Amino acid sequence: MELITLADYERAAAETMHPQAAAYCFGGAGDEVTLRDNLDGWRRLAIRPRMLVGVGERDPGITLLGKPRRHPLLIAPVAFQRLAHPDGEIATARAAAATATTFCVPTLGTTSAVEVAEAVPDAPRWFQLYVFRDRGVSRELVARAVDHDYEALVVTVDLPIYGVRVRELRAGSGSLRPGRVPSALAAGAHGAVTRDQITALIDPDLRWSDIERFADESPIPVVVKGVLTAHDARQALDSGAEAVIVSNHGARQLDTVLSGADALSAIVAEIGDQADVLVDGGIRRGTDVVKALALGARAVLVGRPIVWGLAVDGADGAQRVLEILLAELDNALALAGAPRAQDLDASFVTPAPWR
Ligand code: FNR
Ligand code: LAC
Repeated sequence: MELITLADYERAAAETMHPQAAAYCFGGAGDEVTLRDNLDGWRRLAIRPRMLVGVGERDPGITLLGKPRRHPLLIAPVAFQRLAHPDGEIATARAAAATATTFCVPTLGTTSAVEVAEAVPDAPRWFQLYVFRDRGVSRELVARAVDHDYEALVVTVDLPIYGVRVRELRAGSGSLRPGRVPSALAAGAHGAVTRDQITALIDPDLRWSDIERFADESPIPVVVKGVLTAHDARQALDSGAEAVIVSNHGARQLDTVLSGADALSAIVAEIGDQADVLVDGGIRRGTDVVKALALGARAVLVGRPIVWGLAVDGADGAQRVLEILLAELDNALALAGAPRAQDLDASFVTPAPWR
């Protein structure tokens, strides 16, 4: 069957992935209440379209961190991408380069950020930082990313410790690693492949003052990933961040927290006129992107769908997933009567609680 939607890729990926890898990639925390909210949050918004505005020429372009971009999609940082395909992060970087999509390369990759940059130099890229207890290692990782033309530093702040991921626990063994993950794992992921090893690396005592220090020292913009309240978004800016990503980590951390869709408006109201606000979690359709931009997000990140694309067909699969989403976005912009993505505003959406 031809794969036409991201949901088609999800089903196809579920059939091909190792059950433990699928449990890790697909699952959320706790009872997965927030995992469902991440999808429903976008669905519970209705689009208020405008007619006869002339949509023959359309432009999904936006400006992010002061730079014009062809479209508002980014690839979210997703750890251990070789769980999905032997080419892992390199395949994702190829898909990023082919579609002008910025790839947030993860600290806990199965390929190091340096190798990704060397293998696919034309992939637009940001580096996602987990701050380790050993600050020396973290500084070294940042320095290497800066040396290899990473354009921003995405500091993830919502994983001081690992969430309770029930699917993963049921899948067994405490290890994220089915046999497919090659030994190169250590190159990118610092040898960490289990929950306990990840927990041992990451500093649970990270504070806003640490963000301030990274922002002071970093020659590239700092983006704080994982805030859900206006208070924390303000803290992020006060600590020197240039943008925030409204995110609940794909519902993998604290179950029953707000979805990105539900948290976004308050954060845009607080800092939207001073900094770029991005959002992720449950973006599966072009209409979801339109709604996020209408609520004031500058751009959106996509996590699991990239994994599905990788699992189904490596770089080509990840590229196709992005192309589907971009085609849907183009269609939604036309039919919503917002031919330029930049023109979307809150008047294009209304709550749809009846859904
Ligand atoms: C993630 N996410 C994540 N975030 C991060 O900052 N660093 C990381 O290493 C990871 N690792 C990771 C692995 C897997 C398998 C998933 C599914 C997610 C969270 C990710 O960046 C993003 O916030 C969510 O995935 C977005 O939600 P969707 O698009 O997956 O619904
Ligand atoms: C995860 C981590 C590693 O969500 O970010 O699995």
